This record gives sequence, C-alpha cells and structure tokens, in this order.
Amino acid sequence: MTEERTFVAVKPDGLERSLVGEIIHRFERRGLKLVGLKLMKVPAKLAEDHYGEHKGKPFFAGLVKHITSGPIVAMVLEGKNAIALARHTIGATNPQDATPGSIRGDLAVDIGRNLVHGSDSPQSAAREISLFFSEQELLHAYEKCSHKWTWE
Ligand code: 3AN
Repeated sequence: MTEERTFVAVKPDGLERSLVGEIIHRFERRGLKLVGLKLMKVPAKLAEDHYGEHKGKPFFAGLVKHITSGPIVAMVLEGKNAIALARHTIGATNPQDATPGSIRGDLAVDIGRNLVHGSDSPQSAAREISLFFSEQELLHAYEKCSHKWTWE
C-alpha cells in the first residue's frame, strides 16, 4: 500500500460560506485520516511561497490577495494514495469542469473561488506540508481502529 500525506486547505471563500465542516466531512468519509489541522491567517510571504509556481501569471496577485483575505483551515491528510484521492475529491481546478460529486462540482462556480487547495504531486505535498506545519504540529504513528475496514 502506498500511504501518503497531502496538504489541503479550505480557502477564505470556504470559511465565508460556512463550508468548513462540509468539506472536512467529505475527506473523512472518503477514508482519509487527519494528522494535522489548524485555523490560521496566511501571511503574504507564505502565500507567495505557496503559489510560487504561478508567479508571473496574470492571476498571481489575485490568488495571493484571496488567500490572505481571511482565515483558512489548513490540514494534512494521510491515506492510501492520499494525494490523488484528495484531488479527485476536490474536483477540477475550474469548477465549471468539475464532476458533480466532487467538492468543486457540487459547491463552487468560479475558478477564483474554488474553495479548496490540494497538493498536486508528492513533491508539492512535501513542500506545502513543511511550509504550513512544523513537525510538532503533526501526528505520527496515529492508527485509527477503522483502518482495516477502509484499507486492505
Ligand atoms: P489547483 O488548485 O486545482 O491545484 P492550480 O494549482 O493550477 O490549481 O492553481 C492554483 C489556484 O490558482 C487555483 N485553485 C485557482 O484558484 C487559481 N487559478 C489557476 N488557474 C487560474 C486561471 N487560469 N485563472 C484564474 N485563477 C486561476
């Protein structure tokens, strides 16, 4: 089994729209385990580092402005193929293309208000987890009793 960790954040639009519980609930029901969770404001420097790959693109300033505009809920989820699984649960970047049943496909309309961020590769997951969480903030060797009923 490939057990992975991924970084996921409910962005300020998710908090403004009171969708934090709904969004976390979907990851939990899917079978991903929370190993880190916090409510925070994102400083500009952290936002710029996080979205570094988009620097120079026309929507970069808007991205940074949005993620720093209010609190986010940052989390680390663990599970079998957690990175791809979380991305599928989130849905396509543009909610107009997101499949119904996904978070964006059910709850979002615009690409600049797409509610959630999820790491897109093992490299970004490692980078983003270490940008947002210290080692002490993450649980290690935490086994849930339901583990064997979810993963073979
Ligand atoms: P995802 O969030 O699905 O991983 P990325 O990493 O390509 O997508 O983009 C990060 C964020 O940048 C997206 N969530 C979206 O809010 C914004 N974004 C991406 N592409 C565009 C675009 N063409 N126009 C406006 N905003 C965009």
